[in-house]
Amino acid sequence: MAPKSVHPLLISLLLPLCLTLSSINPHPLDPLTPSEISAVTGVVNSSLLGSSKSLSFHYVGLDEPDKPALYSYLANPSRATLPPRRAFVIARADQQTHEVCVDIADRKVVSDRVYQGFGYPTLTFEEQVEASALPLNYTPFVESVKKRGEQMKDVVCGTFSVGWFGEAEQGGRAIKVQCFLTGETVNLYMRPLEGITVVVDLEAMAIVKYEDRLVVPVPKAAGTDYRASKQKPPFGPQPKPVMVVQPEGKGFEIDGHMIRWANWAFHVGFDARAGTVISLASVQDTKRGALRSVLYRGFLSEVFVPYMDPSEEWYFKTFFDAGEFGFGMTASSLQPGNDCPKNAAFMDGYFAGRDGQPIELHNIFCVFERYAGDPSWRHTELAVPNEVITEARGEVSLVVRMVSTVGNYDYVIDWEFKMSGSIKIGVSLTGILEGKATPYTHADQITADEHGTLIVENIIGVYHDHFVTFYLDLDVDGSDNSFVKANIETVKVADGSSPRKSYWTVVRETAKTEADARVELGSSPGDLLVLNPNKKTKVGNNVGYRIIGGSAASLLTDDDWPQIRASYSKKQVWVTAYNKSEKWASGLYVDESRGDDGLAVWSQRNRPIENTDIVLWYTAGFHHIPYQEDYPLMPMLSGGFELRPSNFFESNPLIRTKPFASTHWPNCTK
Ligand SMILES: *[C@@H]1O[C@H](CO)[C@@H](O)[C@H](O)[C@H]1NC(C)=O
Ligand SMILES: *[C@@H]1O[C@H](CO)[C@@H](O)[C@H](O)[C@H]1NC(C)=O
Ligand SMILES: [Cu+2]
Repeated sequence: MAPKSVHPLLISLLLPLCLTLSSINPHPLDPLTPSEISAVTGVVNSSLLGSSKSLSFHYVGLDEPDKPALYSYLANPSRATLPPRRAFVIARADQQTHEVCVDIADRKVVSDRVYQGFGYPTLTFEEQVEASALPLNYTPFVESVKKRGEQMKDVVCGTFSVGWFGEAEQGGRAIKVQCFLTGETVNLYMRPLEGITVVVDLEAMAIVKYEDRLVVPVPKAAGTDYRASKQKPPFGPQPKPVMVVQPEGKGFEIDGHMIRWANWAFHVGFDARAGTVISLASVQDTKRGALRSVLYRGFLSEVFVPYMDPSEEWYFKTFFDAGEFGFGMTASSLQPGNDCPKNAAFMDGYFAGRDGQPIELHNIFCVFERYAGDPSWRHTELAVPNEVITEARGEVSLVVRMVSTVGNYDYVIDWEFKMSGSIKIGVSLTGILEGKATPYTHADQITADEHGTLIVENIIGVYHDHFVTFYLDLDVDGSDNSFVKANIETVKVADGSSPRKSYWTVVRETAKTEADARVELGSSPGDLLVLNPNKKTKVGNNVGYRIIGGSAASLLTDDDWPQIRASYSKKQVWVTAYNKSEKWASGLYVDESRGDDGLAVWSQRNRPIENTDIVLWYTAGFHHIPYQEDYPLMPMLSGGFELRPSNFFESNPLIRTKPFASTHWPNCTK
């Protein structure tokens, strides 16, 4: 029997209904879809900016709903409580920076403001590509290449933000271009054309300054290539294939942008500047039955990378990889098997190109259950007569991974959710060092400070830092939280009441205002906690999470220009009062910024932070002294930190977890 055809009238009746339902369906925190991006940039184009010839989009993203509005929607999801869906746009038109807020459903500009302060928005890909191409047709540069005996066909150029070095006048939008050689290799960063710096005016898209200061031999190509196809025997160590098998399938569920796994539920968003945005992370409490809120919103806020060579070609290399280059825009497509395990699921991201059209970033998130055969807890008990008790549980966690490739470097950012209630944020560095060409071929020839390590003949790996700062709006069992330092202090036993002469104890200190919550890690021992002062466990401890890290802080002097721009990098931990617009540690406009906006400036207001909505900021910092193994491409260097429940649960939440079924040992007789 043929299926009954649907009456045309019925279709027209059904259609509006479906549209209404699907318009509620996206989660209010979902990133803008490609069609929303087009709609938003279209609205901006046809509004007051439309008359401009030079309209370019530098940022288009979700203007997330106000927190109270979102919470009341989530408590009672309906059309009536759905907060308005808005986009925040930063566009340049007629050499002015506009901040535009657009209502997506109404297709209307809600507000438009011209930004008058210092600093410029994130650079677009397109303008960097155009600027990089300029030297190739610039006669003095062509002469410089000829003078070095090299061929133009091998030259590729890259862009470097100019920074700010105390100039009183506001400089125009500019970028520096430096060039490299490929030839027999694709590893251009190991073959710099040292000594040449080109300055490009980005508004005029023209070279405004050219300098060929010194000629240094171009390092050789041999040994720099990292492609498998270019390697010759003897080959490196080769493991047998390893695979994670999930006989019952994946244990997680992706519903739009919501992910549920084991005892966790959270939302994964994408932002052109931040990359991964984790929201509404909540953990199930087996004893209480309910999902309890942990992290309202968390994302990478900035990556500050100052190099330590003060010479003409290097002093300005003090990058802000999120604010200047866009950590989301630079996300790489991931491959199962090498970037992520084969059991991973993948998700895409979208951002607006300079012309406002959506650009797809394919497979930039991978989500997978990590299992490495480790125990999550174990114990062997020998003290019980006539019994040997051994109990162990396997550790499985859920990872959301993104890799951002900002020029030479690759940053692997993992958000790992553990059944114990911990969230581990992994920050790993790989990719290629920025090499400085040098005449030296042996460390014995070097007599002065060359600001780096000779990693191969004619290449210095220059000293530098990576300060990766995270925004962590913890809402531990609710929004009103406090920041507590559990300081460990030595106590002397002076009265002879014990054979001991000393012990340590814990002295707790609740931060009253923002000034009390600027912490340099390692300056004194103890734990740092975000507590809910209004919620207690049964035995009366305040529920909380603590942050476990260990991380470098900036060593530049306070009066150094890059340090003024990244003044927050002197302390690894800050706590601020929640303010929706305070998201970017180095300020909203970072290119050529002057440090007049950002985390340290907000903290100077010294707002009260006790028993209120607070944001924790954590910087995972690395001092990077290069070593020879970092050449020609560095093995992954991993760091990060953990947000760990601390009196949050009544007891170890994994005790009632069943062990994996015992294994049949193929080669054992017993
Ligand atoms: C803006 O609109 C005009 C006219 O419709 C169009 O020609 C132009 O390409 C648009 N520009 C952008 C940046 O979208
Ligand atoms: C929120 O932060 C912005 C940027 O720092 C500031 O201009 C504004 O006054 C703040 N709002 C409140 C209510 O503190
Ligand atoms: Cu490094």
